Amino acid sequence: MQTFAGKNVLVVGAGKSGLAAAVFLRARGATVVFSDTKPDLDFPVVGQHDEASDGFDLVFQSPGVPLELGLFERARQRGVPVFGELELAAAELLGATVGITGANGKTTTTALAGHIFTEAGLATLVGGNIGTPITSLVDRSRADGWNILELSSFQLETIAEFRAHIGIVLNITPDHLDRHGTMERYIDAKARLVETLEGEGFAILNAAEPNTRALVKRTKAHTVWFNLDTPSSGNVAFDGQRIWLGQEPLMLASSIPLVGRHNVENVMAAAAAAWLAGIKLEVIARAIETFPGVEHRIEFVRNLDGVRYYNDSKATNVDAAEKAIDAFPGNLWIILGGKDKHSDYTPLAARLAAKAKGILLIGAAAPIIREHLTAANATLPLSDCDTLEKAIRAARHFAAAGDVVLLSPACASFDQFQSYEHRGRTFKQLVKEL
Ligand code: UMA
Repeated sequence: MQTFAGKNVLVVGAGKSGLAAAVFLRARGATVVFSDTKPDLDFPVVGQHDEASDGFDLVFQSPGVPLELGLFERARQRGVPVFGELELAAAELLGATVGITGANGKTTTTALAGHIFTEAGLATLVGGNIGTPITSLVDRSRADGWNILELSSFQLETIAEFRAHIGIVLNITPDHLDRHGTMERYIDAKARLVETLEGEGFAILNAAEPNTRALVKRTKAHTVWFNLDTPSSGNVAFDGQRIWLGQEPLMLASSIPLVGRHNVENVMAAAAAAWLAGIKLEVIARAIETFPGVEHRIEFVRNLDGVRYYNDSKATNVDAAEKAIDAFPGNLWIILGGKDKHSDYTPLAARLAAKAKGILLIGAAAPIIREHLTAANATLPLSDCDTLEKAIRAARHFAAAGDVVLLSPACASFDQFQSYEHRGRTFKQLVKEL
């Protein structure tokens, strides 16, 4: 087992993940130096030139910092380990771990699985990409407990010793290609979750999605399939009305308190993990029915004069926005735009043509989205609003009773906001002030 006492560690990225790593490392006797590109932090940092990692015994990589930086490469060449939060926590994290990844749905599935395990009376910790660094869970972890971890491709990319007991891969559609470069490398990063499972572990895979289906070849764990599309194929199935766990009916989809077909899929995956953990079906079903949902994910905000407003700020890619559009029957005023991630927006065109009364474009990506959507369908009702505030005012002016105003931007937030949470909170605030 890796010991950290007396080690000199460079922590690259002084955000949530890096700060928690520093607390973890210092508590174990290591000396920490931060490296960050932000000039205005209130503690000393070193830069990120190639030689910055020279002389350190261990280098910590925050998930948002690209692995391609020369300082990581130089460390590896010297045989110095480069750890992310998962690898740092791996040896000391007690209990059984459910790792959850996917391009979309992983936060909802993680929060829901955490809720089911907690309701079942199990000692449960929830963390990872959802917002609580894994290193900060270690001291509270219990040998008889469960760690429910949301894992991003950035966190999985570097794992070596970390092992989940149950790994869920929900879907792998294009995201973060600005960072991973190719779809193949993005899939490789996500695949680490199931590649590292032991033979007695379980891979919960989406049988309805080709990229996740193919992962069966990359794991030695038992595979448990869920399948939303083909009734009665898959260990967790959906017959159009009911979800089934094996031969037993779990619940009616109509009692799930979340909108959209994609959420039936998330429920199936979380229920599968709970089922493997030995939780009784009636306990699983009852917990799902009382799940309060997750902020910024098709979150209902307000009904004003018969117009319903929804905050889906977490839709930071095209696939997530597609799922949000699919969750509503029509009459949509949708707010799209933000920071572009080299995405292709044309898959939205047909859905928008069928369901949108207005498409309100904001942020830096607006011209690119306009170009892609117009090329696919020249008659879409596009309108340039520049800011979120102007888009909300336009929606308020034009929407009629029965319509839905939906912020589901299909882009990152960093052009006009600090984070998707900041964007979502701003949306809610502005809508409440109407
Ligand atoms: N920084 C550098 N150099 C760089 C890039 C960033 O120094 O090249 C610095 C920034 O100036 C900043 C710090 O790194 O000070 C930020 O680090 P970070 O981007 O890793 O963010 P953290 O605050 O540490 O949060 C990270 C995850 N962020 C990312 O993966 C981008 C959080 O996921 C996660 O909750 C947290 O660790 C705990 O595990 C957020 C996220 O956006 C929610 N995830 C992406 C997503 O869901 O799409 C993957």
